Amino acid sequence: MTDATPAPILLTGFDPFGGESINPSWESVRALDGERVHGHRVVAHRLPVEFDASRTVLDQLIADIDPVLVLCVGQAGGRAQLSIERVAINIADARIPDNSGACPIDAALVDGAPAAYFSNLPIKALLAELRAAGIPAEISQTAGTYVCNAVFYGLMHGLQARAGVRGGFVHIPYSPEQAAAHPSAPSLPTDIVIAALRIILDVALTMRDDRRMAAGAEH
Ligand code: PCA
Repeated sequence: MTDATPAPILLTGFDPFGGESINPSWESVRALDGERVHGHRVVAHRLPVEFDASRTVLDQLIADIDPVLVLCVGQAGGRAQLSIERVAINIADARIPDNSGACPIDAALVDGAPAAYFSNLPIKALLAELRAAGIPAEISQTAGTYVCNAVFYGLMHGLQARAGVRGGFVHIPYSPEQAAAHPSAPSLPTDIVIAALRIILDVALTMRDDRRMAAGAEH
């Protein structure tokens, strides 16, 4: 029997955190809710900025929705470009408490699990297509050790049991409204982030093999 309805795309953003009143990851993600990309419906959800609850919610969403692609988006205030994350690591080390007050230090996210997982998105192809569209982007070699890394790690850990499902993470800079309160901090307008997310979903669904191009870093 074949299922004629294409599986959905799960797209997540986060609650505000760190004293901000908005999180541009959710402001951009929610704009795509209900859109179709190559026939796949986008389902947008907002995750709590909590080490434990974020991963529980994400796992439940994946079980409920059974998506073909999962893209999680978070804010990285201070970064100057859209960052396509390469790798999630099995550690939580919180510089600031999460929104539940949890402040883990050097704690494994999943006991006994691998030290790291790579994104299984075609990250270089994403980078090339974003740049070709005039959107500043980079490959990031670390998603940090806070809740975004925890969600990214939880995602890739969960996808080990779901062959063929693609997943990855992108960090976005402050929105201009936020940057106005952080003098000299770089920012990226939300409409550009929304355009970038459309490109990422398109390429992630269609590009089977990644491109070969250098996008590493010396530090
Ligand atoms: N950014 C934080 C958590 C939530 C978010 O949007 C991070 O980079 O870990």
